[in-house]
Amino acid sequence: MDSDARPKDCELLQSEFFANRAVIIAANRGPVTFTRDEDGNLETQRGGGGLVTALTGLCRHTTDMTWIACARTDTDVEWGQGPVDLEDGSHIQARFLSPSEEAYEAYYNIISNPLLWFLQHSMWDVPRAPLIDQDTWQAWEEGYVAVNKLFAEAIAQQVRAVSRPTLVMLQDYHLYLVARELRTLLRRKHRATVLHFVHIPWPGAEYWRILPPGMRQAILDSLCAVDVLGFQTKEDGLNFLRTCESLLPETAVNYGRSRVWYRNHATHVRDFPISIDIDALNHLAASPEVSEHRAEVRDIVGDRRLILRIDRIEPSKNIVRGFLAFDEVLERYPEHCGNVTFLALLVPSRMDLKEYRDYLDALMATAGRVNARHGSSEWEPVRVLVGDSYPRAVAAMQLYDVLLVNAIVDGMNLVAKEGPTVNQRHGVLILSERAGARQQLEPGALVVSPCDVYATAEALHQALEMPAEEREESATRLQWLIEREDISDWLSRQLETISELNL
Ligand code: GDG
Repeated sequence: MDSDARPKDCELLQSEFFANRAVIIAANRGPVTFTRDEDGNLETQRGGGGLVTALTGLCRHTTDMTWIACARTDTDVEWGQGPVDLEDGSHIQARFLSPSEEAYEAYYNIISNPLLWFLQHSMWDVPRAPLIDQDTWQAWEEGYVAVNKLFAEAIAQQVRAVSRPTLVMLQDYHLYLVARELRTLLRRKHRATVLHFVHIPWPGAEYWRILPPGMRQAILDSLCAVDVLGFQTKEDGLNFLRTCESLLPETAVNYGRSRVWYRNHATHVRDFPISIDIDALNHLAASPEVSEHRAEVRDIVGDRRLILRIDRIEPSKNIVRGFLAFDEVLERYPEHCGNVTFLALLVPSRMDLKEYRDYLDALMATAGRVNARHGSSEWEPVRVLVGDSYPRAVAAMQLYDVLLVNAIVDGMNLVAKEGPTVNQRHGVLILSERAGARQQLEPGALVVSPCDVYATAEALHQALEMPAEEREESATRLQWLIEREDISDWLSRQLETISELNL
C-alpha cells in the first residue's frame, strides 16, 4: 500500500488514462440537484464538497462520463437523465435512479446510516444496540439489497451501451453490494474495471462479527468482486484484509501484496487518502463573502483567543467531550477564563434519526452547563452556531488559534486539512489519533486520544500556551504536508494503481 510517491503530473496522467476509456461514477448523491423556482423554471444546484469537484474534474479529460445517483428531489425524478453543464464549461451525463420512497428510506435511513455508519464508527452501545429484528432484515432485503441492485442494473446497462473499456468508480458504504451484482449481470462479456472507494473507517473483524453472517458475508463477497478497493488509511486497508481472512470462507489473503484472492478474482487493497481542492479553497477564502463572515466571527470573539470546531452534528465527531475538555481547562487553568472563546460551528445532519436529535440536545445542554459554570455577563465561554454556511466556516478557519478535531473515529476529516490551509494565525491543530488525517498530519499536530477528556484539556492548554515560534513551525509543517497531496493526487493515485496493475 504505497501512498508515499507523489504522481508526477496529475493532468497528463488523467488525460492519457481516459484517452480510450469511458467512466461511470456511482454514488448515493449526484453531482447536481434539480429544483423548480416559483415560475416553474428548472434550477440546478451543484453538489457540495471536494468529492464532487474531484470527480467532476475528470470531465476535462473525457467526454464519456456518466454519474449515476439516487434522485433527491421530485425534479430530479422528473428530469431522469441527460447532460449537465458544469461551471468550468464541461459536461457530464447524469442519471438519477428513483427507488420507491419505502425502499429508499430502508436503504438510507435504516441500513446505510444507522447500521453501517454506526458499525464503522464504533457507535453502538453493544448491550442495547444494534437490534436486528424482522424489520431490519426487511429493510436489508427490500431497501439496501434492492437499491444496490438498481445501481448495478443501471451501471450494467451503461457499460453495455459503450464499446470502449469502462472504469466504474463506486463511492462509499451505501453501495457495498453493487460490484457482485454487476459482475453477475455482465458475466465477463464486457470489459469493466471496478474501483470502490470507502470514505469511512473500516473497523476490525471483531466489530464486523456483530453483524449477522448473512449481511457481513454479502458485503465482503461483493467487495471482493471489486478490482481495486480504496480506503482512507493503511490501517483501514489492513483491517479489511484481516476481516476477509477471519470472516469470509475460502479467501486467500496476501498481506505482502495487499491482495485478496476470492472466487477466482483478485481484489487489490490500497490507501488513497482523500484531500481538499487547495486552489478552490484559497479562492473562496479570498472572496468578499468570506471577508464579511470574518467580521461576524471577530464580533463574536472580540480580542479573545479562539478555539474552533467545525462539524456536522454527528455523534462520532465527539462534540460533547470537546466541551467537557474545555470545561476542565477552565477549571484547572483559570487564567484562561474570560480570555478564550470556544466557537462551535455545527451543521445539521441526519435529523431524521433519533440518535442525532438526542445528540444535539446533549451537546447544547453540555455547552449550557459550561457557560453557566464559568461564564459572566461579559463572556460566554462556549458559543454554538447551528447552520449551514461553508463561507462562514472558512472565515472562522482563518481566525482560529486552536482547531479541535477530536472525532471518536473519522475516515479522514477534511476540516483538519482545510483549517491549516487558510488559517492566518499559526493556529494549532489538535487532532484525534483516530481521524484518518492523522496518518499524514501527525508531525504538525497535537495528537489526542478522543475519549480522554483529561488529555484533551491538557492539549487545549498546551496549544493556548504554545510559544509563537513553535506555533509557526507546526503551522508551516502542516501546510506543507497538506499541499503535497491535494484532491487531484487522490484521483491520480487511483488511476495510477489501475495502470500499474494493467486493469
Ligand atoms: C465524510 C467522512 C471524510 C463545514 N461547514 C459547512 C460545511 N463544511 C465542510 C467542511 C468539510 C466538510 O463540510 C465536512 O467534511 P469532513 O471530512 O470533515 O466530514 P464528513 O462530512 O463526515 O465526511 C470524512 C469525508 O467524507 C471525505 O471522504 O473526510 O471522514 O466522514 O469540507 O469544511 N459544508 C457546508 N456547510 C457548512 O456550514 N455545506
